[in-house]
Amino acid sequence: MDQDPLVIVTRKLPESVESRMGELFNVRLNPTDQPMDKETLAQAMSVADILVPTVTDKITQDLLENAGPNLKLIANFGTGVDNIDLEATKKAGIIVTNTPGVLTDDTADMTVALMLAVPRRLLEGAIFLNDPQNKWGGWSPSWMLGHRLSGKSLGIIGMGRIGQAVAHRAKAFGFKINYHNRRPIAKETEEQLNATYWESLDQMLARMDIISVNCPSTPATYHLLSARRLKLLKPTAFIINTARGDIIDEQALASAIENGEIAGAGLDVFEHEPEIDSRLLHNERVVALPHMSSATLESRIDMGEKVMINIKAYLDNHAPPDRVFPVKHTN
Ligand code: 8YV
Repeated sequence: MDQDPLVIVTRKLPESVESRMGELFNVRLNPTDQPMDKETLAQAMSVADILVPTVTDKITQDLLENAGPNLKLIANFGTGVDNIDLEATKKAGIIVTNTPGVLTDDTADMTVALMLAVPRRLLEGAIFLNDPQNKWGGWSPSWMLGHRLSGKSLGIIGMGRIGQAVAHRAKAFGFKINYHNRRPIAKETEEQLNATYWESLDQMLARMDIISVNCPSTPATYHLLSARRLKLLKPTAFIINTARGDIIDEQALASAIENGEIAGAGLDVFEHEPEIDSRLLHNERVVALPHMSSATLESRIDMGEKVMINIKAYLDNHAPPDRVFPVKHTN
């Protein structure tokens, strides 16, 4: 019998990550990639020493309370840890790690791609030409019109790694950079970006052409863009969200777009994934993507690398580098 600590991975990871995990650990993989239902997750958590979940696994308080005594590390394959009840892990003495930094550039790139794509002109154009019935009659001056980005005011909510990476790209596009954050960023970076800090989110919202949501989902940011705040936006404003769906009240967003209170949205994430408010999906003022901002092979491999480093450090009795909060090491 293998006595090595059991590592259970809930979803299929890139082949190179899985094979390296197999070399390093006693690992149970998920070759079918079928997301685990609650019962399967509970079963996994009853036998695992280390769990490697993803955003699709809701690690709830009751699952944590009923976890097996050996479960001591949750090495999340992802940066956001909103899928995990952190308070309950603290109580259970379970260490949680994530994968910060390695998906910053890809997520920021996709954020800018969504700014370019709303309202739907890039998508419509591509769909139109790729249609086998393609009826393009040639160029037209009044057709497929979008909006210029340069000179517009961009308001970034959450100026952490991803928010700053978005700001650097947006500056190159000629945006005026504005941001709201719990506190101002370093003066030097602010100057480099020529960025304006808004302590009041409400005041920033009322003045922006595009809002980009780049903060984590936490109890404090749940429905940060509430129905009331959405009403503060200019009717010409667009919202881009590559962070988490529940930071925006999705129903209120769908109504605001439907009623022409705001111009539209570019969304990579949704409040109740994989369900999406159908009013968003079928609105030509919305470009929707299936949570794929960080879906590059490079980022997935780097995320896997981080997961392995965190597990290895833990098993070698060192503090895993990407601990979400400091917990006494009990191994
Ligand atoms: C990941 C993400 O693909 O890492 C994150 O926080 O939002 C995504 O880009 C996903 O969460 C993996 O668990």
